[in-house]
Amino acid sequence: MSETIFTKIINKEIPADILFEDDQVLAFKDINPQAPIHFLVIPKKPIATTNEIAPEDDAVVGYMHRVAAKLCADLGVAEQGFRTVMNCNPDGGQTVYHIHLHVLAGKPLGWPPY
Ligand code: D5M
Repeated sequence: MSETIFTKIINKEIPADILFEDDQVLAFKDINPQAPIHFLVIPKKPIATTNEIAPEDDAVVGYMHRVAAKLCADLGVAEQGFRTVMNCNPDGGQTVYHIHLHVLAGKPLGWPPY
């Protein structure tokens, strides 16, 4: 797949407000927040969309959710609640083709999301 802006963030070629990083994932604040708390959790492995998640990616995708929950706990919003969203392709609203878990919290979130 072609490189996205998230590869540049992983490689520290452009800045981001990083909340967590290890060898598998990176979490950073969304540049266009849609809630008082809005950050993204991405795998360091570039996977274009949910459709491209392979069996060998199952562990990291699960881990992305655990990192989301841990960061929400650290931010004090885990018990009140939060939302995780992974948009896929145009109708899903995806604009960056490197999978990312949106994590939104800090206010009651509406449903459905349109
Ligand atoms: O979400 C892509 C998200 O990525 C969108 O909420 C903005 C965010 N974004 C884009 N560029 C940056 C940088 N440079 N830093 C932080 N956040 C960024 P999608 O689900 O693909 O529409």
